[in-house]
Amino acid sequence: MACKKERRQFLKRGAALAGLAIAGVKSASAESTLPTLQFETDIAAALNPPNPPLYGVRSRFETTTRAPAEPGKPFHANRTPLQDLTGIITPNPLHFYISHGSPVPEINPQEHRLLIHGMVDRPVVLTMSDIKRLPFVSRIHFLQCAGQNYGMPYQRKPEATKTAQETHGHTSCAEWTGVPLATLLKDVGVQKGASWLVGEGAEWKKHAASIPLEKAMDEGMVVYAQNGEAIRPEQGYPLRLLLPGVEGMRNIRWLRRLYITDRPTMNEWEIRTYVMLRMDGKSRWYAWDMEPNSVITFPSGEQQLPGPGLYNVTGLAWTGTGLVGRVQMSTDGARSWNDAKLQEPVLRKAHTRFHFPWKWDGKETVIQSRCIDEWGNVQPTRAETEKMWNVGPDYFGKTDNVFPHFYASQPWRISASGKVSNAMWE
Ligand SMILES: Nc1nc2c(c(=O)[nH]1)N[C@H]1C(S)=C(S)[C@@H](COP(=O)(O)O)O[C@H]1N2
Ligand SMILES: [Mo]
Repeated sequence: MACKKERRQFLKRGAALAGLAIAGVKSASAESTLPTLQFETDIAAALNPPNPPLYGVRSRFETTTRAPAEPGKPFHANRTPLQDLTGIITPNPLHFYISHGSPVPEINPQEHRLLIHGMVDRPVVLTMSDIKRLPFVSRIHFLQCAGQNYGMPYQRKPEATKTAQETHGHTSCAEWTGVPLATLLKDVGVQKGASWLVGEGAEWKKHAASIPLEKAMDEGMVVYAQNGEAIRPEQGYPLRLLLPGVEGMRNIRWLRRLYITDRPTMNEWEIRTYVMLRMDGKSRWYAWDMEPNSVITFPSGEQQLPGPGLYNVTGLAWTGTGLVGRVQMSTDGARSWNDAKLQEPVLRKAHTRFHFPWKWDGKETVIQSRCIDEWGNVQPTRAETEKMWNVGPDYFGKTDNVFPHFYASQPWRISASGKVSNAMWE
């Protein structure tokens, strides 16, 4: 009997909640919508449970996945489904994955070594257990490929940039655990005159990249864990370089060598692939920090709004320069901007979630967000980006130019029928 009474009370509360529901959501009778629980079956199952998997898997009703950028191409990327995530942490299986053509190496951590050499007094070869004995830190930071947001020509094709996953899925955010470079390098005795750190990976192509020593020592880490468990093979198992806020390319996966020197490597990634080369002499290379950036994840490309009414617009903002200071929203095609609300925690060089209550009147419009970092740097619109680089409207949209570090505000068009589509290149 008590059970029945409780159930009735619960339903009463449920009805009260239904009363609070936002306009447009029908409040159905809770009694008629709640499924009947099969108590007898449940008890039988509890007494005789099937073996749960020892390493957990998600519900079979959850189906979101990474999406390939260029299926079948050796240089490809799997993009994070930002529109399906909540909060600021990317689950490890959904962290984006960039391939430069090498297969993911299978590394036995017991055989893995990290060599630290070059302009140091005491070069060392460290095992994974040597590294894990050192004092470690855990920090939440985003990682982002500088080629994302339409950096590469194929990413600007309309058919490849319909969703938030396709436009901005080359960024993820995780809690990384490992040893600060400052701790590691103190032990080897960096020599006077050393000014660069070159990291190298263990895959067959031996990806490498340079970073000014001072910048690396400031916040850089060698990390072996992501969101509480070992880094996954695609993310650099068993060890990767993590340079908070710095373009993805320099965050070396499968890290096997740190070379201390007085000059950068000038390898293909630094002077060709992740570089804007212009024939008018205004080129750009050796970029570090990712700029203030953001994307609305709801409503975003390919989603469908059921009708006019109140919506909680939400999305992610981040900046390699430090903290997100403000996020602003425009719901009128970048004519006016209003502050969105930042959701705690707001962390340095981490994804920051924002919210913006918006009453859609049902008329066609364009919505977009812009990130302003703690220093006042404002994420530009596409038109402002073109002005900044003194290029015409065709430069980004219609040519084959490579343009890493493209971070223009992402406009989403809401049609009168509620259909959401990408308005960047219209
Ligand atoms: N060893 C190695 N490290 C690498 C790369 C690589 O090809 N090999 N790619 C870089 C690039 S371009 C990016 S954007 C990031 C991607 O990291 P993720 O695949 O873990 O997301 O790793 C960087 N580190
Ligand atoms: Mo990248």
